[in-house]
Amino acid sequence: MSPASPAPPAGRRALVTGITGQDGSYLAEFLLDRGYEVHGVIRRASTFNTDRIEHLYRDPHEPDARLRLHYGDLTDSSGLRVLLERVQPDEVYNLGAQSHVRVSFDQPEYTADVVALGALRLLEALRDYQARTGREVRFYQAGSSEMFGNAAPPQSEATPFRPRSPYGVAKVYAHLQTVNYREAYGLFAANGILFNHESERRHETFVTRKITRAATRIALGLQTTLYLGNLDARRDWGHAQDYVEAMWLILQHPQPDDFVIATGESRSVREFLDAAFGLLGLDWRGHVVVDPRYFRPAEIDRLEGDASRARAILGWRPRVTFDELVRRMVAHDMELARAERTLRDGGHAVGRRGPARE
Ligand code: NAP
Ligand code: G4F
Repeated sequence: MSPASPAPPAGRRALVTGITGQDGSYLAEFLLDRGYEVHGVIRRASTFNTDRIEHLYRDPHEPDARLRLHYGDLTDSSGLRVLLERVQPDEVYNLGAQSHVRVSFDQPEYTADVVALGALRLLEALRDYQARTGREVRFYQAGSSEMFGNAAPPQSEATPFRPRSPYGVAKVYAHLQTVNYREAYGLFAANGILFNHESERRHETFVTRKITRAATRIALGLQTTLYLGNLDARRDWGHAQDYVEAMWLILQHPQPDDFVIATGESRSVREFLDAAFGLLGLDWRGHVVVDPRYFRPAEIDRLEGDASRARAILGWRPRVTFDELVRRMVAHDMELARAERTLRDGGHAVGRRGPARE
């Protein structure tokens, strides 16, 4: 915990949308560790989508089970209202999203429905719930550095939003509605503006994990080529575990406010390739092929956050360095590649989900 972290509140209840995602899984761990009862919203799917939280799940019949899962969807207002009534949370973390920037160009309307209107639906449900019950519910909106677009770095809370993707535009809408509900109705509604954060649990279609999965498979002879898009883009990459702590700190602050969360260091995709392949003694130049299908209709050249306000007010700072992030992801994916190699050498058919996309 950061030096300035407040004492963990006992017996509080949190409702988390997007609990099956990268951040949702780390946030659930973090809150359970601090004594919270955690209620997660999951989507009904024909395949299992709870892999990332399987290790946290206990049979709800066990008296000390503190993680509960509920079916719900950010496109379904009535379901969200029922969930608030049922759970009666102290804190709501809205992490649910169609979170892939490239995909948002293919599905702009769906992305806006989930990301922009999803946040609005939740805020409206909260406004109504709070007005009827008189209970204060603290609301966290998962904002993104994607909202800054090509605004000049370093980007801080004072930087204007200039989004360059349907996802970024939808996140700006959710951000502004969160501010609006705070000002118009006095809700404790706060925005985190988080820069890219990655981990061993990152989906394989984001560039960092796409690279660490491919590099380790290449090292073990399971793959030869990695197809990527723009190698010059620069991102401010941190570790997701550090960033979920910031979400919690934002809701423990006495006043609702908006905070940029970032490492302050920007690296290019090339630099990530250098680091990941370098750990394996490989030169990526012999394996990476640029495929324009991964280019975006509009790109953000450089994201580099200034989180000095979060540092001064919340006492938050990232612990995991860029090198440590890459090392952890490569070490994790090397284990997966080794397991795959062993199965193949034993003559077993190995089901991968097909080549990494996007
Ligand atoms: P993620 O791994 O893609 O997880 C997204 C979560 O949202 C999943 O649990 C997903 O459920 C859920 N979801 C998708 N559509 C939904 C819907 N219609 N209704 C309810 N839930 C839905 O994303 P993440 O990296 O953990 O990011 C968490 C949040 O932070 C997102 O809002 C993202 O946009 C934002 N953010 C992320 C970063 C980053 O670098 N990771 C940076 C800034 C902001 P399924 O598992 O069923 O698909
Ligand atoms: O890993 P990415 O797809 O992440 P992106 O677009 O920055 O979005 C992530 O971070 C945002 C915060 O700023 C979040 F809000 C969002 O939800 C998501 O978590 O791409 C990073 C960079 C881009 O410039 C992209 O063009 O990598 C470049 N890139 C190059 N080749 C690629 C690829 N990205 C992907 N996904 N796949 C490629 O093959």
